[in-house]
Amino acid sequence: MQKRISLLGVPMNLGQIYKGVALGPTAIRYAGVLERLEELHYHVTDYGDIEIKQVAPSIDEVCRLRNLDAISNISEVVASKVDTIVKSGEFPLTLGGDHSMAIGTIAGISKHFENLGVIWFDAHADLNTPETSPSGNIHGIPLAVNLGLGHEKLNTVHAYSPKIKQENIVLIGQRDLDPGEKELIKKLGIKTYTMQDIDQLGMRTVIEESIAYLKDKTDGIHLSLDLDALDPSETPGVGTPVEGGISFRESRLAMELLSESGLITSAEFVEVNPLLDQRNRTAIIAMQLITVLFGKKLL
Ligand code: Z70
Ligand code: MN
Ligand code: MN
Ligand code: MN
Repeated sequence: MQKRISLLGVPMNLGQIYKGVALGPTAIRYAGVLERLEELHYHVTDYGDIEIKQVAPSIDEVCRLRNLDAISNISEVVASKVDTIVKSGEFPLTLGGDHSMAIGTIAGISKHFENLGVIWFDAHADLNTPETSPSGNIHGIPLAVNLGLGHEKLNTVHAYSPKIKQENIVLIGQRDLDPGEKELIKKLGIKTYTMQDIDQLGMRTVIEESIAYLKDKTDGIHLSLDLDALDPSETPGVGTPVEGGISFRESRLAMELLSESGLITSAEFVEVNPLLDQRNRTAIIAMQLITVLFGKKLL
């Protein structure tokens, strides 16, 4: 794996209702992510946090999405910054912040790939469209946006659309899918490993199959890891906890196998909200998973 890492915080909190998720990047830094990566002999450049100006809450009168213009503008800033990082040859490691940040991160990354693969590790699919979103929360639509199925103001971030192809996506960990998302997954044939699939196959097979599915048709793979993919008994500091999730041990195994594959070219760890947490547990788990993704071994 790339020995130079760029760390970027995206304290985005406009894509859902809990303000404290803006403290996620800080919480993961306080858990020691930079020091742990340096111990693994990476050269880490910390670009700090993108500035997120707090705006008065708004709901678009036509599509009912919340904070649409603000998120569109911030996504442009995130995309440009991440684009610059990819150009510099460093591995972009972004910390969130709510999952709407993935509109900007993937916009900045995918420009540099013909066929970017995406692994979406999440209790949710984030595949609502403005039409199917039950909440108007933009953290529920970023994957649809990256397919060109979101709102135009989001689809066209960084001046191109779509960002990714449906056959280059793997979903892992889902257990809370809205009706429109289920329909879209079936219609587009998106490769999906729900919790039930993980229980039946085991995480090792799930990741091996995911790698086999993406390996030959992609020229890079982005890992988008929402901490709510894990069970809330282990990562309670998330805005939308869903029971029956992936264990820390299964997640660590997933990171080990992805690390060994050498195929991951960018990653983001999102939805850490230390204000909803106990003793920064969720950020500490995020930090641990990051170190395993970057090659930390138990022995
Ligand atoms: C729901 C919605 C969601 C993340 C929750 C929840 C979406 N499907 N995304 N947590 N990261 O509001 O669209
Ligand atoms: Mn998510
Ligand atoms: Mn591309
Ligand atoms: Mn989620």
